[in-house]
Amino acid sequence: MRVIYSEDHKLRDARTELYAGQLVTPFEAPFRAEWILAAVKEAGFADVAAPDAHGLEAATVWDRWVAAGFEGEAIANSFPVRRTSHRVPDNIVGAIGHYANAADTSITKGSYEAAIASMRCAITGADWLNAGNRFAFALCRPPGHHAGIDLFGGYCFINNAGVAAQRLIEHGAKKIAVLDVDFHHGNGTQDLFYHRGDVFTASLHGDPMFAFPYFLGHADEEGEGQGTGSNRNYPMPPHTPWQVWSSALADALARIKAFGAEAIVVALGVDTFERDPISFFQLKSEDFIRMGEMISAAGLPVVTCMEGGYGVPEIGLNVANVLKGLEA
Ligand code: 5XA
Ligand code: ZN
Repeated sequence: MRVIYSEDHKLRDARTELYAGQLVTPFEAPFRAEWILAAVKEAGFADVAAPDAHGLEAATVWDRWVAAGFEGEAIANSFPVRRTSHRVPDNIVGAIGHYANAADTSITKGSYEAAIASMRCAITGADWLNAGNRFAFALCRPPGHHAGIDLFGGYCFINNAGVAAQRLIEHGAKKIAVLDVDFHHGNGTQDLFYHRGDVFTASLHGDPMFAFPYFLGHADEEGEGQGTGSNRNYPMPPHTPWQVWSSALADALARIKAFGAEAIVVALGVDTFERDPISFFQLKSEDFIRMGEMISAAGLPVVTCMEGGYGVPEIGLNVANVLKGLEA
């Protein structure tokens, strides 16, 4: 298992998240990646490498925000909704709102650079598979699965798992699966591939009637056009335990095999853990070993991209347990 990690994740260190009507210290913070890195090393995953350099264009959002004279972090507060225009406003507040799918994610100095570093981890992980290896763990931070074609939010800016899938396709794979086991629906990933027949997307998540991202993730969203049948959602209710959750995983893996995927990109959130502060499933630490084992039993190369999981010391152990299960 190669672990890919970049110190540059620390450049994403926001002070504010709009949560429960207040500006709070963000749940998605640098300590997460540090705890996870320490735990995977402790578990014996010692092959840690930095990502290769890929793509960094000029980013202007933060500069425009500062130039507008604003002192706080850049938070969207106005959005195109039903019966509104699709023009991108010149004003930076309007422009941010145009590209936001949630107001929980402030843009700060360094966010873009950190997002690029995170994406680089995913690309390098995919390339580890392209080189003929079976497992890579891209310790992506910030996460990515809520980032759509032209949307950020849910702590995500660039869809790392989606980029990894595309990288595998561009290297010659005909069919790839993205398996999203984060507590939250991978709405961004679904958006990226919804009309494509070469990438199967499956997401196991809290029912969007009760959980973020609220507006996608229902079971009847199955893909469109060439993508018809290549998206599968498994919304599950509050307090879902491993026994139920793992049946959904088994079904998703069977469909991935039937689809003919040549590799799996796992969007790994450990916010399915019973004590995650913003989620409502009931997985226990040992369940994450079984999760890894089940995914491994599909017999395919796997690049795992880090998504969510917050605030409790077990996040590192839970990630390490998935990696152990994969390699078992
Ligand atoms: O997987 N996505 C997350 O963990 C972020 C949820 C953001 C809720 N405001
Ligand atoms: Zn999540």
